[in-house]
Amino acid sequence: MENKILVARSSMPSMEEYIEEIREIWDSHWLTNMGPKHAKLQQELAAYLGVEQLDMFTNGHMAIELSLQALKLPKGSEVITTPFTFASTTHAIVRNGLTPVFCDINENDFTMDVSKIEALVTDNTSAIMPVHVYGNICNIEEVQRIADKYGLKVIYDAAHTFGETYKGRGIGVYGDVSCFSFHATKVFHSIEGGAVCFHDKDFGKELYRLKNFGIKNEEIVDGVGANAKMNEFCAAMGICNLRHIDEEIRKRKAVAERYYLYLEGIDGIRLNPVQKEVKPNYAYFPVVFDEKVFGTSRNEVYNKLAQHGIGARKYFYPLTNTFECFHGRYDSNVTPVAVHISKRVLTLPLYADLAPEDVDRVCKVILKCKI
Ligand code: T4K
Repeated sequence: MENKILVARSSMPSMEEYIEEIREIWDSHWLTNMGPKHAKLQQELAAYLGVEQLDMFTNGHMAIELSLQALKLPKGSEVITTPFTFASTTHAIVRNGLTPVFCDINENDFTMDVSKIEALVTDNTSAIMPVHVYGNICNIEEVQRIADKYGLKVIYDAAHTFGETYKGRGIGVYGDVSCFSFHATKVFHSIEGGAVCFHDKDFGKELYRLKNFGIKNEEIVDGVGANAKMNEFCAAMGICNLRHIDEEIRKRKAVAERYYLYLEGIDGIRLNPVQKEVKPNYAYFPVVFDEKVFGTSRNEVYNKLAQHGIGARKYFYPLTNTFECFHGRYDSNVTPVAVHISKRVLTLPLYADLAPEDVDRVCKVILKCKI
């Protein structure tokens, strides 16, 4: 049996580098609650991402969930969002007692179709929460224009966009709030982790309080917060990985380019677009299969790859507005393009150390599926 190839594989610093980084933690016995590693990573991340304000969290999900809470949107108000995303985006809205209103995506880059947002705005709308899905950047200008027109907050799920820039500026500067994931499977990771970039200092104070139980000081707890603090071992992993981030992205680019060599121009296969004015991070490699032209469906390609020990994934199928946990509360008929794409898309293995021979192996299985 050939070696297994999974959709992602965490990049690791050398063990020596990590041990060196955690030595001080051992000596100090300071393991969590915003210690020195936390402070160091926070400062380095703000510089790398080109943002002024940034706070860190246990994971990307809590970054989003607590950001929504810190924005103090009216309970029950509507947040216009996309169903073509990971569970986290929608769950964060619902867990805040807010109502997701699903906007369709555009067929080209899978981000929110901005031409459909305004029709969804009501008196009860409080925010727009788009996702820069796969690292594809939303139409930021149009989202902001609509938000300004109707007085809405903009919170970007930027989980997939670490290190990307748009028009030369770090992606975290756009909107009121941008939330990153530093999960083990991401371009940059701190084992588990996440960050929120923002502009408003008062929002930042509220967010900080919420990630630490709502504690103001030793005797005053004036917010119903959670525990979402990044610990020192995760921060140390982040510090190590940040030293290698440019190489990480360069290696990912080489993998993506090899996929392009095989798959570009094949009838019935559509690859992720190259976006203007965006510095990409090669977070994912989505491929859309048109069964009528390619001859084989996405599900059949998925099964064939699995038979060869290749774990491609159907990110993002099913759509979040069809999840069982919502008991039929939402109607995916209102997002037909998202339905269409989610039934046809497959994300192929992509990580820094994916060997060229392994890319070849993945592509040969896919090309053999073409009828
Ligand atoms: N918003 C969006 C748009 C997101 O995509 C996500 C997360 C979030 C918000 C929330 O951020 P976090 O709270 O997670 O920080 C994975 C990731 O766990 C998740 O972070 C990610 N999106 C999602 C798209 O993918 P699963 O359930 O598919 O992961 P899993 O365990 O199947 O792992 C996928 C592959 O990664 C494995 O086949 C092998 C590799 N892997 C996995 C782990 C856990 C490693 O190499 N090392 C590891 O430690 O969700």
